[in-house]
Amino acid sequence: MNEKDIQAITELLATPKKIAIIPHRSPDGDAMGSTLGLYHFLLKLNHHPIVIAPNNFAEFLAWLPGSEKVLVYENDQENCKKVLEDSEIIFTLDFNALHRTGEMESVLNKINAPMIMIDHHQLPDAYAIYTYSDTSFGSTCEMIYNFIGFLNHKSLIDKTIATCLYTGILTDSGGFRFPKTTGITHRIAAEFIELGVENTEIPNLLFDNNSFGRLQLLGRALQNMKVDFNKKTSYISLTQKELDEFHYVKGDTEGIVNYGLTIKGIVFAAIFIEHSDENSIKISFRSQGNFDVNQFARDHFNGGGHINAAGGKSNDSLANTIKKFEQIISKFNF
Ligand SMILES: [Mn+2]
Repeated sequence: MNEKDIQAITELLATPKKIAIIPHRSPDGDAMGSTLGLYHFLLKLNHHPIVIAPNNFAEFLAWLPGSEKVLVYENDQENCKKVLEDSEIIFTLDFNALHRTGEMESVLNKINAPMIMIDHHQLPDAYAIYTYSDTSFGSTCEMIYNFIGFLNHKSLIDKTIATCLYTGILTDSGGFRFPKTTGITHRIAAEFIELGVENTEIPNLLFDNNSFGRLQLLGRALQNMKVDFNKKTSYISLTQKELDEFHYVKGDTEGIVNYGLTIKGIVFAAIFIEHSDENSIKISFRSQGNFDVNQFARDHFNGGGHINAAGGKSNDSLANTIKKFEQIISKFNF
């Protein structure tokens, strides 16, 4: 972020303001961690922040400090609309195109309040007055730590703020494993642990709270997995019927796509999940190395994301969507 923008934001935040903080739709650990981390930070500066999520966040994030105060646009549209219209500043975190907020997009398009984007995805749209966008970071939470530093307020980071930010760093780095994890990432994590962040408890809260249904759904997903070793590709499908059979709740399919990449020799993994209520197929892509799934998702499946992790969607049937995918990969030349 350049000096001029930092100066302007410092002035903007010099007096208490009504501030809305928005994560992307279906917020993950980084989206919730960054919005709540910034929320607790702005509270300490005597602002009046409110986090507004486009839709519900997953149950495994409901322990995050402040999550009980989060407004959910889908459940409370009139009130959220009013809060947005009253806001004097809007932070949009962990996404860089307003359509990532789903139905909230139409409201945000009409808002006059200055927007500040902090995000690590590729190709940001130009909707924000101040944009801190950098794809070299593994998480938005790590960028929020920097942002607080730009404002010269690192000393305000306490256990609560650190807990939120640690969560996003942990989830978006796959437990400090993904390529953008640096020495600096570890040093920030170390600082957070010294502030009291419960680094052994947080992974338990995030990852070790499976329901029996979720494990069974995972079992079915793994059995449904197809592997094309020639194309170094694996893919999984789940039908709405299968989700129902195992009493699917939001968040249950989180991370399943990653199993495809754990097979020796596989560099590209996908999962296709049928959601009949939304009349769409939700797709996630993961890759290892140089294969750019952000580009792949943009080119073929109405989506985007990062080089090694991206999402997409299809409004065709599950069978046709997979057929299309198979046709595309048949032309691969790894
Ligand atoms: Mn992220």
